[in-house]
Amino acid sequence: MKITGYEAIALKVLEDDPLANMPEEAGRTRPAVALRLRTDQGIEGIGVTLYGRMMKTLHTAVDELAALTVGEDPMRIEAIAAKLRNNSGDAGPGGIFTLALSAIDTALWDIKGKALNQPLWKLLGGHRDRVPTYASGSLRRGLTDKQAQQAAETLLRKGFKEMKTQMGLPGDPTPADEVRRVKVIRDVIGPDIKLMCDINQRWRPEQAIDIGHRVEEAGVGLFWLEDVTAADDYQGLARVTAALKTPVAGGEYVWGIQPFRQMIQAHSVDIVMIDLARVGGPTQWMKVAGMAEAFNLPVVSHVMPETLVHMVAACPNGLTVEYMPWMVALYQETPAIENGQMVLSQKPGLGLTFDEAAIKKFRA
Ligand code: SMN
Ligand code: MG
Repeated sequence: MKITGYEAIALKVLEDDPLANMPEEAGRTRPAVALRLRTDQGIEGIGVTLYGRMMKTLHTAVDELAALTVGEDPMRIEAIAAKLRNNSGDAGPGGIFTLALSAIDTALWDIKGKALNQPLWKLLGGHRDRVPTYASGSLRRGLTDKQAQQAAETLLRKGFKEMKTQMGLPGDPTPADEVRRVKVIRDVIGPDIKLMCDINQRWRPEQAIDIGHRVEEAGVGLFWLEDVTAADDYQGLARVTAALKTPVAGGEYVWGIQPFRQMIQAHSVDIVMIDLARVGGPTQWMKVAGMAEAFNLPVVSHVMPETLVHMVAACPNGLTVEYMPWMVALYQETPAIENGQMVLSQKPGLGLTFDEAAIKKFRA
């Protein structure tokens, strides 16, 4: 089989909050690039990449790299990745190169799955056919306590058993303000729902240790604290991880596979979070998952649940899928959630089909 053509489409996807219906700003959009890779056997693979603030640049990068795949055998994913790396020279390995590589790698796995008539999660290991998932993106730091409580109640009504909120509140919050936010959410969801909390790198290590201890003393019971300080401060993170009983999660902000070695070796995190676009696609995602497994660490996904559910289900150390439904509007159908778990599809490849009307509507 050979790749014969491609189409890279710049998108601005409407930013809403389908989970709790608390959008921050009506009409705001998120940039993304969708890719189709075509083959001489009529199989088409699709991939989507994110973080396109430099939208024209990302679109061009996907386009340029996709052009290099034409004529190649799509089943030889590592050979194609090597060709793309060689041809991009010093424009990689991080940044736009990795984001663009991710779309191509995803589309190649979609082709492989379709050619072999197997869903991606089975090709990658097939450990489980359903995986826990948590609601993300609704309990944001910009909401008032009351709004956050209402949103949490909506998520409960929708059957979620796990959900993520945020600290590092806007303005000049005291440690007591930060603790209050997670406490008021815990009060409405009860003791048995898993509650995660993302700081998005907004604290210094000492602040993270102080507030983390206060949250522990208040009995909030967080399932994890995420990105408590600068993502590449491996030693600072390690101090926080050693000081707190609460597990510390991190990894979504680093590029490629190599930084994960540093993070894991430095004991920076208890839970390894792997972003599909920044790591460079499913091939690289699974390598990090294997690295984490060897260190007895669980892995979790970051955004794009419709794609990452395959990877989390495939590996034995997959803990939970972040259900952040930013891009689900691009597809005709995405995996169902039953009893707080995402159900894996039996369709080949990603099991996803673009909704042509949505692609047209969101074209940038
Ligand atoms: C997050 C960061 C950037 C984009 C989307 C989501 C957040 C998360 O850190 O973990 O959900
Ligand atoms: Mg995060």
